[in-house]
Amino acid sequence: MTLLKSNDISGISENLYKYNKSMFNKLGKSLAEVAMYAVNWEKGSYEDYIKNDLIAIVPITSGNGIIDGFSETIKNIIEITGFKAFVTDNSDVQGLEEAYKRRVKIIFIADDDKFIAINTCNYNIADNSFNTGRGYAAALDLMSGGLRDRTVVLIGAGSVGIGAASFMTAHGAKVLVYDILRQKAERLRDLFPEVEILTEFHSALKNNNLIFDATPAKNIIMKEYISESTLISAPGIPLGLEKDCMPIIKDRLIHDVLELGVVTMLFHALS
Ligand code: PYL
Repeated sequence: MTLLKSNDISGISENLYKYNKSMFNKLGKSLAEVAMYAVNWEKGSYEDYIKNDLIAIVPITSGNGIIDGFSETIKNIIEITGFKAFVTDNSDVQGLEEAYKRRVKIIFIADDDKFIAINTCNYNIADNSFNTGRGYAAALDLMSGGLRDRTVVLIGAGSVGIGAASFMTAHGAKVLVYDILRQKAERLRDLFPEVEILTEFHSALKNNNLIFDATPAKNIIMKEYISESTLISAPGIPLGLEKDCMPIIKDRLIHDVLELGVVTMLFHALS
């Protein structure tokens, strides 16, 4: 997982309203609605939850320490869905104590290795990587008009790729997976036996137009792989597309730094 820096997230909060609208214009669903689709939300309208449930974000000082703006950005992303959220005054254990004393429903905490959301009532734990994969796969499904019987090239078989594969296989896609570490691709196929392992991904990218980039690699998707019908889901940074792909892919790309993954975590933790 690439560790974010403060300037990776500095522009997110002030663009949230615009980003949520652009998501609706592109996919016909808001961030919250894409997330609900991703986690197979079966609890009807979430208005009741908005009224009653409070969300806390607890800054964590371990490892590389607090990322300036991270907790506040998570709070703002959660609030764009209508939920009330706050960043605890204290970090670490004191922050956890503060959250529990305020009887919050969901607690978001992140150290250098894991970012999770905990449901204090039903003990649900939502992992950011897995849910980012599911949220982005749901977005690819919506952007493509439905993944059933479609082939998707999944590059990267880590936690994000596993989350993506869980959604895509459940929605009838044929998933071709490549990972530079074959044993990670084999682990993913053990979880989803219908997945096919690729020994290289270049020809698969040339012959298929649905791509999921679940790697932290730069410049692995070149413009010769992109056609007018290519659709790409590429969560997080760095973005795996070469710069000269952008004029060709245009808005047939789903990409953000944190937003869709955080909202999908929220609805997974609430579900
Ligand atoms: C969750 C992001 C997505 C990509 N990389 C992950 C990352 O940078 N994780 C580290 C988050 C550390 C947060 C810090 C704080 O401010 O509470 N402990």
